[in-house]
Amino acid sequence: MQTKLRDWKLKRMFALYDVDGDGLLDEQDLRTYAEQIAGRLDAGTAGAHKLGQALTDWHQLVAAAAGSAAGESLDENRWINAVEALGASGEAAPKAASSRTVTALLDLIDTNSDGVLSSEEFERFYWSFGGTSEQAATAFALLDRNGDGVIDVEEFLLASHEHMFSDDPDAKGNWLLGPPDEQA
Ligand SMILES: [Ca+2]
Ligand SMILES: [Ca+2]
Repeated sequence: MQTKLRDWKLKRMFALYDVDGDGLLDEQDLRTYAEQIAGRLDAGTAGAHKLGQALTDWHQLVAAAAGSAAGESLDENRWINAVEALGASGEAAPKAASSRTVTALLDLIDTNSDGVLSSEEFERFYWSFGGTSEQAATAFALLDRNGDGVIDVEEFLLASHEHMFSDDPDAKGNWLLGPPDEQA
């Protein structure tokens, strides 16, 4: 069952991924999303390709969970229900595909390639989707759970997991893609 907060966060993700804004998500949207975010972060095309590939692999599993042919486009409702179902299933394949997506995204944001995100790198990521520097600083402090001044892969994966699946209003991962308090 979707809670209001989780539903709202998944809608925010869908809107981000649905680059052409036609209300349907397909593999082309995800490849374009990867190229756009790589462009905004001044990342190379190899990183964009890796993220695009990871996202489309993941989308195939989501489409299958929605009972669609692999690669088929999904509207917001079907996409959210399928993402929820995959999360609840606890299966290894979607978990692995999702982790590949998150690590590919981290690699793009990690512009100095030291394997972790500095506050400056994270701030640029926030700017890429219209977040402010102030919001980025708040989010960074929350997502850097061990307070060592960087967001590492484990912290980023945990943030992503909470962002997609947690209905706890205090979950730190709610901040991954912007402040969670804009919800209706
Ligand atoms: Ca870095
Ligand atoms: Ca940390």
